[in-house]
Amino acid sequence: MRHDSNMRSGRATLRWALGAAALAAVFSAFSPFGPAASASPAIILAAEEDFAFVGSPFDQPQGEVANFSNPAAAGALHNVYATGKGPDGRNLFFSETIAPGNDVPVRGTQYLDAGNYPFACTLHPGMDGVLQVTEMGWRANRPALGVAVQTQRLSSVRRKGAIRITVSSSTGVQGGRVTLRLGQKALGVVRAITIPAGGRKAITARLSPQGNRFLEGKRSAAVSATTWVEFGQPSTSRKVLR
Ligand SMILES: [Cu+2]
Repeated sequence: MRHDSNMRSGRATLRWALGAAALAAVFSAFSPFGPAASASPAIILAAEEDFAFVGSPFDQPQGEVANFSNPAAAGALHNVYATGKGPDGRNLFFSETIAPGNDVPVRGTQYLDAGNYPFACTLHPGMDGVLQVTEMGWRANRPALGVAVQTQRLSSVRRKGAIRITVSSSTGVQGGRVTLRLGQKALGVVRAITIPAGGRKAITARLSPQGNRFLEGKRSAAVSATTWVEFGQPSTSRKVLR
């Protein structure tokens, strides 16, 4: 009797265990990240002996800034540069070039969607790896910089040698840039634009001497203002000045 009962409960336990194992297998099969997916930022490690990265692919959740570590015993300077280009026209992510015994952030990795991103050291051909961003987490919003041309009259531009613009940012921006153009010709550039999240700022954009010359004798001019911000998408607004 007792024996039977033990048998029964033993079988029930076994059934339960098999069920749980099957469930876990199904879950892990359908899970977009493997069971070993890391919940913390990737540490991209350079080798001590060779010109290589050790442990690629390196994985991390979305929204994290990966770290690059050049061990003290390594024999050379190294860096990490994404092979792919970002919306700002530069590498999707990159680190500083560092001597052995240093660690630095790999900037730009916090903006990546889930996926595989090849990278390389620009100093050593063949020294490459892959950053694997898993479905976990949420990626950071890419910096956004908007612009609008405020000046209406060409006579005002000629008098002041400048065009008034407003810039705004939902995300906050550091070191943004606005280029004013007439067709393909650059009229002037405003650099080092910094705005807090939700901020708006009026700027008097001085035209270059050449820019002033491009507008001479014009009765109307379609002026465009294009923003650039590191890791962000450029935006453009146009206005016809008369
Ligand atoms: Cu290298």
